[in-house]
Amino acid sequence: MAELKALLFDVDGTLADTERDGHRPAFNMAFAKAGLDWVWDEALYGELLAVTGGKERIKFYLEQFNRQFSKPENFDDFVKGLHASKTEFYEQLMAEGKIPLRRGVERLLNQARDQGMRMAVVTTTTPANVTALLTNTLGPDAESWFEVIAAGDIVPAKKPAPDIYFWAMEHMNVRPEECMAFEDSANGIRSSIAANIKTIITINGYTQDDDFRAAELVLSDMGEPGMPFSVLQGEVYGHHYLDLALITKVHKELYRG
Ligand code: XBP
Ligand code: MG
Repeated sequence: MAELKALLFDVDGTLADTERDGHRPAFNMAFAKAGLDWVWDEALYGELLAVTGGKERIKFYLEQFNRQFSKPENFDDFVKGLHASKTEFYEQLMAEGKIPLRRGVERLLNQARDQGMRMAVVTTTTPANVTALLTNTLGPDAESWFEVIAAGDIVPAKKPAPDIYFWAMEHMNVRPEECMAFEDSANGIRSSIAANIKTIITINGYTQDDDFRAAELVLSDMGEPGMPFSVLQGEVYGHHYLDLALITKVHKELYRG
């Protein structure tokens, strides 16, 4: 029997709906500032989410949706510059406080923190974006709630590769069976499952049709007392919102005997 020691949280789409209203407009602002006529609308952005990582996504866009663009000679630097500008716009949007945490997230993080449950952030997004989201929603010391912030380019192979989860577990000195992962997308769960970590999904508009058959639970959101989640897959043992008691129960049932 394994003990639950750590909760590993994805960021974009899981903690907050950052993709449509945060990353996407930030990319568009960076394109406009650079004098490019590229516009990523909501539908196109949904297709671009097939690739994780902002720099990787820009390259994917040019390969698949804008082949007529003639790439500058120093193409990698061009993409890096564009992406750095996108990060600045993203930080500005977060500072304006327009992107709230998803339902139930703050409650669960507070509960886990109060009860001494170890937590980590495991994401493909740039570290500065994690800082911007956490500090603007939870307060200036929010990053310290997490023992490890595994983000961005610290591993070359981004999700759906498991590397970022391996990195986080190594730095926390925990085994996969001692963790539970929280994700919102197919790329996310492919990564966590490839790292052998049981996973709870909260879906969002971009990911509701993704393949989540490998998940222990698929929920509409984390829910709140009086604002219950909808259960799309799995057993919630009569619970109406996601808290440490339910997570511990799910984990216990998985690793009993
Ligand atoms: C989110 C991503 C990222 C963001 C953009 O992954 O795929 O690419 O969309 O971030 P996760 P950057 O859900 O694992 O957080 O532009 O900083 O790469
Ligand atoms: Mg995600």
